[in-house]
Amino acid sequence: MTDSLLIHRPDDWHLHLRDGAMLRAVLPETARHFGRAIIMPNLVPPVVTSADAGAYRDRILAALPEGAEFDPLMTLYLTEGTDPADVAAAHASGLVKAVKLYPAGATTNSDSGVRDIDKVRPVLEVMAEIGLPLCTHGEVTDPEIDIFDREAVFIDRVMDPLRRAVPELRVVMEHITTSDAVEYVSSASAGLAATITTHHLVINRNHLLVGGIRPHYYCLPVAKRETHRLALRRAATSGDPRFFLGTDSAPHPDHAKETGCGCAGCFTATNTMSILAHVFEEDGALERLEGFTSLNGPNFYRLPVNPGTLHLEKQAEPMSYPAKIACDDGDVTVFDPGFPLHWRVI
Ligand code: OTD
Ligand code: ZN
Ligand code: ZN
Repeated sequence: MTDSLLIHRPDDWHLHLRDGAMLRAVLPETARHFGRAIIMPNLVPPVVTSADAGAYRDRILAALPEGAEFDPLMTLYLTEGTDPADVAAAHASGLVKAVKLYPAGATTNSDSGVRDIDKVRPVLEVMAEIGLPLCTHGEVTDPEIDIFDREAVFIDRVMDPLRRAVPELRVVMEHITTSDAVEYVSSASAGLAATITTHHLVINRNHLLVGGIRPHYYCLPVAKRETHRLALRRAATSGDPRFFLGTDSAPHPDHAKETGCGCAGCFTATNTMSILAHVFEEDGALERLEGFTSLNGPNFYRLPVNPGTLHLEKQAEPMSYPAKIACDDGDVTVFDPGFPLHWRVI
């Protein structure tokens, strides 16, 4: 039985760090294990220009614990007013590693997002030319469309036409939750990849709704039925380089989740690596964990693999981890996978 695993230091290709007190509270949780992360730009107001991204990067670096080695990879929030020249300059300077498409209204702080995709075509064409990836929140916002179908409909209505219109554009479908998305990525030609979160490998919609509503399992895209979770597990553990980790760890204070209209987001930064080791071992794919967390992402983003390593050990005693992360804005509940964690980062 394998009880020790040494892998290249992992990266998180989709992470929410927020700002201010919340940034200071959650950043150490990610920097402890991860070398880099793609930082989501959905602040209020959003990170729209290269100047915004530079200032936000400085705030992240200033919030890092003493001695931490962590490189925040910045993104720009695509709006209908985004200037293609600013995007190109942000890419050329090395500051920005991706641009994020939020359909307006699709998720937390997405009001400034895109309503008419044709309006951003000039930006997308420049991105295709310079090789800057587009990260997408792939859900339609049409009120007619059932929330459980919004990802699959997005593929047909937005993603596929977009990729046909700008074929050279490199695209990451973020936090995929359906077998439809797995199939779409698996059958695509080069230039398309997907991130998968830790929590979508663990929970289905029953975890969210059976026996009482569980606000800490509510996130967007919402967890789907079990067949979809199993398709995500197969994709993540397959070794296919087009699938890699993006935790979408999204902290909200408990008071904002445990309420009549709770915020979406699961906070998984603290125990993600232990959960993933459990998941990959359960699926007989422990040797492919490193690809998912540490190799496939850099390969798609055309960045070097992290030089450092991460050592995981399986121990007889389940590890303990904090139930909550303390924050001046209100404590943040750490994701509970529902099983004991024997794999510990040492
Ligand atoms: N999903 N929560 C948040 C973002 C994501 O769609 C996402 O990327 C958030 O709180 O920023 C969530 O459930
Ligand atoms: Zn999203
Ligand atoms: Zn997210």
